[in-house]
Amino acid sequence: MLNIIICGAPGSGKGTQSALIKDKYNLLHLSTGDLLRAEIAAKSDLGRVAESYIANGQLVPDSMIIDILDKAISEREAADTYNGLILDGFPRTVAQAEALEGLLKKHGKELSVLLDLAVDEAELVDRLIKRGQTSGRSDDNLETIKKRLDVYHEKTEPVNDYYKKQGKYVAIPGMGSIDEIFGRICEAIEKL
Ligand code: B4P
Repeated sequence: MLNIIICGAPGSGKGTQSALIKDKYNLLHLSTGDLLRAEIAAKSDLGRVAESYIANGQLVPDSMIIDILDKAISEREAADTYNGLILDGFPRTVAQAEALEGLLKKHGKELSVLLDLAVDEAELVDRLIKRGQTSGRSDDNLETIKKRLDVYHEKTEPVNDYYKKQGKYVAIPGMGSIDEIFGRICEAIEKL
């Protein structure tokens, strides 16, 4: 089984690369951002709460995210023909990383690797501003992007150290074309 975390700053290409990885390796792709946006679109109670955090560039509370992910793994693994999992945008805090250990154990899985997409800050802002022109996302505007980057440095970067200590951290240069970056990711996966 191949159980991967894909991580990186907002706009680093987590969603873009996850779509390619899941097809090549037949993995179940779980994006906490997509799960939250589905709740918002469904106008659920949870979606209403999540919306206020996301539009402000803040992280949704850990307990809420952990419940959503647990539910999503349980629902989807019933029809399990996958070779593993790709977690996109989770964990985003050390508390989520700690909770993930229990969650994976509960579902009989073990983490293979964390892939960290490293992209220059100016490029991140540029990509997200461009996406904002068509995405309609409440968080793809300059003011909120800056807040999201601050939250990333403060709360999400420490997650990398958590996995470095376990010897499961691999940095992937995330500048260049989508195909070039995907090539680097495949190389890293095949070395595992
Ligand atoms: P996410 O949906 O995870 O959003 P993201 O970090 O902005 O996007 P990503 O890195 O996936 O970028 P993409 O591939 O699309 O989270 C949204 C919000 O939900 C968070 O801010 C938070 O509030 C909340 N949330 C999610 N998970 C949470 C958690 N675990 N805990 C608490 N809160 C949570 O790429 C961006 C753009 O760049 C795209 O337009 C793409 O086309 C372009 N692009 C990609 N690769 C490129 C390349 N190589 N060259 C040029 N452009 C490229």
